[in-house]
Amino acid sequence: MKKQSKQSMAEKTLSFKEFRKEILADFKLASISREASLLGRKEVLTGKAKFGIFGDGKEVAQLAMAKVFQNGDFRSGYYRDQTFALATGIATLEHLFAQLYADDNIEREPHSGGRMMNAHFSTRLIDESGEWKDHTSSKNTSADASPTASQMPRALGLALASKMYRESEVLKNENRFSNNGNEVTFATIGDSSTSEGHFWETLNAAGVLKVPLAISVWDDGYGISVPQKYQTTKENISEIVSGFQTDENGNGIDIYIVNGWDYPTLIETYTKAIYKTRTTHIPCLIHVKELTQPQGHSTSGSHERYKSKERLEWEREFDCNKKMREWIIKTAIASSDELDEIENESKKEVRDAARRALNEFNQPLKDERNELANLLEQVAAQSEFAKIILQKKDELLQMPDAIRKDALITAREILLITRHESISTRELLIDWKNEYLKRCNRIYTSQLTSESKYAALNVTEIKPQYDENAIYVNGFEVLNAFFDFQLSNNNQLIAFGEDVGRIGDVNQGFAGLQAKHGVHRVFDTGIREATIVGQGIGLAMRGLRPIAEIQYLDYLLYALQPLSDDLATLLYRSAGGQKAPLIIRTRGHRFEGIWHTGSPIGMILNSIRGINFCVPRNMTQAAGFYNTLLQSDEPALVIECLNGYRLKEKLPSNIGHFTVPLGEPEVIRNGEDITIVTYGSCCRIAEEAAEKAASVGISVEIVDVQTLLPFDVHYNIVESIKKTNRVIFLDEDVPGGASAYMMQKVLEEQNALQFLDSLPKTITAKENRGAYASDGNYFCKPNAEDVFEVVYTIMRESDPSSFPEIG
Ligand SMILES: Cc1ncc(C[n+]2csc(CCOP(=O)(O)OP(=O)(O)O)c2C)c(N)n1
Repeated sequence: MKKQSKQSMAEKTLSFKEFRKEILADFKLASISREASLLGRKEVLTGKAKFGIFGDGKEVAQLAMAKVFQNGDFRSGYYRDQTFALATGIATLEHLFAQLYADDNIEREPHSGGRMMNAHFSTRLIDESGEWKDHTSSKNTSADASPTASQMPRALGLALASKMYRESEVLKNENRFSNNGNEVTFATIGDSSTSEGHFWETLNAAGVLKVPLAISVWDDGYGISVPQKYQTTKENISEIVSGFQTDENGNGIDIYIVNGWDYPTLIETYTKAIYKTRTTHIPCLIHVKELTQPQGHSTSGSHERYKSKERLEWEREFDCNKKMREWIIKTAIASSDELDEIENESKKEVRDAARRALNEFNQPLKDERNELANLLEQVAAQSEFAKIILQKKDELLQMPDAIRKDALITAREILLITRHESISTRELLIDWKNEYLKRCNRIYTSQLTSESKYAALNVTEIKPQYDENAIYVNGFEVLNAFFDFQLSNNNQLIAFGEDVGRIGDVNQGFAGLQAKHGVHRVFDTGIREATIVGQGIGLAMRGLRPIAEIQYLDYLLYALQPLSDDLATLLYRSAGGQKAPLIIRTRGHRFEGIWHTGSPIGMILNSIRGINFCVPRNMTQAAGFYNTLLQSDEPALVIECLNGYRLKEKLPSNIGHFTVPLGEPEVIRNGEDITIVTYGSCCRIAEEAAEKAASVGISVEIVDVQTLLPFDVHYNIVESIKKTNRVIFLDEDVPGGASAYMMQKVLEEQNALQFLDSLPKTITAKENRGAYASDGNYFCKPNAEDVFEVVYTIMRESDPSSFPEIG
């Protein structure tokens, strides 16, 4: 274990010279950060950037936090932390401005490659090939996101990873990710965002789990314009969380209160708090009060509109940089003139950094425009519209802040104007436009899913094998055998969720596996879906392979925010710098009643682009997907069929090895007359309907799409339609849900419309939620008789004499 320092700076035996040097360096950083905020706002107001949010008024507290942030530690914070980022080296001044201008260059803007608004920080946890870097030798921050408090569920998982690395026997040798669990995760949150449920859920879970999480609440009294009075009971977050205060048995959370302008006390508080959290893994909350917002919330408004004169006056008086300055002068560490000089230097450094960042951002755009201008001159030389082409070219070159879209718009305009001309240079312009579009698409849309060699689509298919005398077992026993194999062979695998530990989940997939593999491998959680997912995200970002279980699909809604905003965007928003190969396991589709029968697939599909979405029809397919996913570096949501755990399946002999490829539908019944495209529990409904159809001479082909994201990557479904010329899209989502998605994919993307002899149909559940019990199911979800009748009606339309009306 690394030696920890419990001493505050004031207590350290520094010579006065060293002491003064350190304090003046801190003062300089505070000044630099302030200047960056002031200039940043100006850049937006003068049109050089679109939007700005800054850390002014929070500088001094963040210097204190940075002092105790060590290599290996993680931050999970929000947009106010620029001083901390500068002080830890997580960001440079040039990074701040490059991000403000939306520079897509990863070297210049490594936090998000121009994808995220300014002050959204992220360190590169994986290299260009997608391999993990060594996290113990760097200062790390998980990628920020704008939804306030969304950093909290993830923070829980990042902190839990330290606990796992410290306590789990099988992880003792894992040293790329942890130094024996000595890392602290630093969460930061604004005082108003503590109103969010995520804050409370995380706080409680951190106390239960006893994880090294240090939460700093930056309290400036407002959430944009809404004062504390409307945000926080008693207008005091530390007072109302006091019930969490650690007791004599070490249960709870240590709570500290400190003023954000009090430099020496801030340093003392952070030193003490973080030392304890690091060594004991008892979480802490540091309520940093009396902070200010010298420029207001963001560039979108002005705080004079909602703060009283007295408040504004108080904010000027208690500005943390001003207070720090006063303290330095009062304690005779430096004179007012010396501090003036530091402030002047800071101004210049910031200005120079911003100019460099702006020039570097602009240069490639200029080069691209010049390239186009040259080409336009060539087109003009051959075109009868030379005058207008040259005029458009000049307008483009003279635009003061032209960006990529301006170049593309110009190229498109010229192509339109010259559409009737057959000149060779026009072909060059078409090539340029297409290449440019491709390049811009790469810049702005790449890395939604893994592009590394571990991408799920690269996993080779291995078919399940069966011994001659293979036994039939319950579906859940297939999963149980699979999870047992993986826990025995993959030390990184951890499974958790409600009822997953002691009883091995409500359907026994993990039955007996906690007893066999230990409480650090398979464990229970509280009823807290958002932080179950957040826990999984944080663990997966630190090299573990969590399977986080959401007990029923119906409760995924509680976790949809972290799935959608955090997990689904992680690789993309960090421009390939971070990944979280988390597997979410849940169970759904038809069963019993409104909240145990859900299949809101369209809603999920449209909110988790970036996450693989598997909908296996049985537990063997589910196990195959888990095998595929565990070999990949991508996240996934897997929905098992709630009514399939007690159906008999043959147990494969290669349970831990066989894989089911993603994006490859399977034809589970061959037919000639009509294709039913479906998935999950509806596969069995389709089979029943197909049997009925066969009895009247209709041959139905059933295609199980197997994964909705990705969807049929080789366009196999259209091949079935070419044969049958008729198609039904069947599922138990609402009308217009995932059935509409499948229809768009097949008819539009696969261009299947041209092969249809009958109108395409969707069969879905009703608009309402499924009612309780078997009749509820029958009348709310598609049933085999309904499906048969639709099949029959379609066939009758083309051949009424063979298929008389049934009535
Ligand atoms: C979930 C969510 N709701 C609303 C917003 C819009 N919003 C952005 S910042 C903000 C105020 C946050 O105040 P606070 O947490 O006190 O942090 P501060 O900005 O004061 O540092 C709001 C409402 C958001 N980004 N996310």
